[in-house]
Amino acid sequence: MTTAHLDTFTRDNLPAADLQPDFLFKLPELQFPEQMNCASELLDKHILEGRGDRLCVRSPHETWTYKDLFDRANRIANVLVKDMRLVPGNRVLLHAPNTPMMVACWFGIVKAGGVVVATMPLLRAKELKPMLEIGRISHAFCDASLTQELVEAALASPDLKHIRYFNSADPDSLEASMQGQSVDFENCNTAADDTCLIGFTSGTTGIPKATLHFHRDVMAICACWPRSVLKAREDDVFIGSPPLGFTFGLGGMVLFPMSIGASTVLLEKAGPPQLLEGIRQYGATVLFTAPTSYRTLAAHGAELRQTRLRKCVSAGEALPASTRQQWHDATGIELIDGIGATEMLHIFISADEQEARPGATGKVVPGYEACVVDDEGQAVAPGTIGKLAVRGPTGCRYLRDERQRDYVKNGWNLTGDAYLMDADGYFYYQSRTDDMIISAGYNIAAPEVEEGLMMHAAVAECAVIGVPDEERGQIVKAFVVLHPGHADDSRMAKELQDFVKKTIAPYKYPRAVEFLQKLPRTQTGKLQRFKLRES
Ligand code: 3UK
Repeated sequence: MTTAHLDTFTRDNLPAADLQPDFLFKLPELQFPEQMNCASELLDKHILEGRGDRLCVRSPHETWTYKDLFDRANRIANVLVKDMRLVPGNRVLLHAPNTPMMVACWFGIVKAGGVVVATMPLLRAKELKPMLEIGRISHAFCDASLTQELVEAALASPDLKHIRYFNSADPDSLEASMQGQSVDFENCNTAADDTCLIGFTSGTTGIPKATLHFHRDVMAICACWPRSVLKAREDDVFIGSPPLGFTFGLGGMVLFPMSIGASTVLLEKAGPPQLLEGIRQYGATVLFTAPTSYRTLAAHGAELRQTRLRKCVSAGEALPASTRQQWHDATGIELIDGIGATEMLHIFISADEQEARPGATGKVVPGYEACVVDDEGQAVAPGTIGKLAVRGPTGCRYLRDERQRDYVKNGWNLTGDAYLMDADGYFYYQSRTDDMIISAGYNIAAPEVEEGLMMHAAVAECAVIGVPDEERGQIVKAFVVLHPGHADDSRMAKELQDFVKKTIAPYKYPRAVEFLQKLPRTQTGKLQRFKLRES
């Protein structure tokens, strides 16, 4: 393999060989050539093979064919190389809500051999600054509506020298620069193991971690879960809520549809009302969103049954059995649950509609291996709770970060999740390893108590944590959001406690109950338990 990167920053900052996970390429579809640019595979190929006129990306403002996207991505690649002096290997920030232009920029950067660092639109200057610094980012494309935050972040970032704003009619906008450029561009001949994107981990507190992913990794995730579990077709229309700065969204709403020549609908705001409207208006057939969003949308079952929706994917957080049931009752569709991680790029344990079992995430996705291990890294017997370990064609490579040693041990990626595998090879999520509540000597997984509460008709959402207690070490505390029309008083608290005692082992019931109007969540839909602990 011959790297095309003249700026070798990402290669120079890969974890040392002995700290990297094992990579497995056993499947025939995982045999990659030495030189490969994933933009050629996902975009150019469709043009060369005569599918340029097929619908590719839609939004309330645009409808682009594959050829439309190709022309724009090429012009952007030319702007990068000719006007913005991009050198292969340079990092390019992409800060925008989900729009067709964001996708054009993504492909423009990858075509030119740049490394995309896509970020979530709601991030503020304070959150962008460490990313600019950690990634030594030299270039940026930013949606014009987010100018202010980027300008502020850029002030503190000496490396960031070339910025263009898009979705704008300004004379110095990216669109204006594109006008002067050709629609032809020869893609940078990158090595399969040149980095093409950096994903920053979402979620909890602390300094963000930058995960490096290669051109080959992008093609590997397209070859695994979508083919063996999702099984979408080229006439499918994808839609969803996760931002493209979150790899769940990038895969689900850009890479997977494009890998099969299907089309995608991008919504800048994608809360349940916008999703419902989008599914109706664009005839979407494949939906990607998080469990909370399914719970809210389930109230619109009758309307959803009138649409073309046929496949629904849930990830980002554990899917309670009750939500699976609720969605099936409402729409007749069996949810496809899947666990993925930024470190792994996408989903590695999942089950299709036929194989799904309530309460289980699913089985390991072909191409990957997974097991449950103890604190020494030894596999435990089926039915035993331990740490989830996984390896496959993708895996964790933190950019210059000591925490590589925590995530990768003995070649296995440790996701930080407590799981149980049954004798049939189904994996059951328990909790994050650090969210296990230990009360009076009992191990209590917060999601199990949440599931118990959620089965009560008055409960809309809930979250459970352990709070310090002199006598028991920790006690179980529940934060509950009620459906409208229910009183949040001590009678309700008592009713919920009694209800949980009847549904799960009584020692797990929440000894403390607090009512909230809504739960604290990240932009990727994950519950922020640490905020509840601080409250
Ligand atoms: C949790 C789940 C139970 C789990 C992601 C699909 O969520 C993604 O990436 P993140 O880096 O978080 C990873 C962590 O989130 N999780 C995700 N999905 C599930 N827990 N059931 C699930 N189905 O703790 C995991 O370690 O934000 C998801 C595709 C790409 C992704 N990046």
